[in-house]
Amino acid sequence: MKIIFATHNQNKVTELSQLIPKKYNILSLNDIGCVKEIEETGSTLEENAKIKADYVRYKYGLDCFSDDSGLEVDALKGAPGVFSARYAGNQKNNDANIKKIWKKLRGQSNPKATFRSIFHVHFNNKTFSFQGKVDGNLIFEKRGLNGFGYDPIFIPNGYNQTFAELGDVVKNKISHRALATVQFLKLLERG
Ligand code: ITT
Repeated sequence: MKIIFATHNQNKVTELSQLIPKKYNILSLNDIGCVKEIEETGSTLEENAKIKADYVRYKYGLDCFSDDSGLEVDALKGAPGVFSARYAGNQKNNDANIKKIWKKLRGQSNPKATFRSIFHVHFNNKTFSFQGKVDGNLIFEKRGLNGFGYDPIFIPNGYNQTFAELGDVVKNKISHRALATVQFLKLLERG
């Protein structure tokens, strides 16, 4: 069964493909020939997730799902949040985004942060929304080579290593995206 994932982020596609049984074939926007960058004009993860999934549903008439996700830093009142991908500018540069977080956190003592993911789903003429989140702490050096985005500076609660050090197997058990995927999968399985 083909499942359209309304994303251009190949890292997200890779994670989902590891989380969902092989009988589901995950296709990205590029795979369906949609090269357009869908403008994310919402002010919340929920709004942007809906914008991305609705675009595919109404332009292509296909069932699909989207993920809008971000890092919410306590000491920055939830920033970068919905702006996580473009925190340091439209070029979506992970290094620049991390440096900006460090700069903003200078002089702050609270390292707490949360990764949150919202899935918006069109399935059998109904819509669904699922949330996953994981709490942790930020560090002021980059550690590890796995994952993407803010993974090298995020240590999930209960662990001593960053997501980038822990790697796919652990991340896929506890991450915001993994927790949203569990709920999405239940929907797919009940049909
Ligand atoms: P699409 O909109 O095409 O799905 P995107 O990367 O722009 O791709 P978002 O708008 O949802 O996706 O932005 C999510 C950003 O939040 C992402 O680019 C990372 O900077 C950060 N992020 C989300 N999940 C993450 C994760 O699991 N690990 C590290 N950083 C993550």
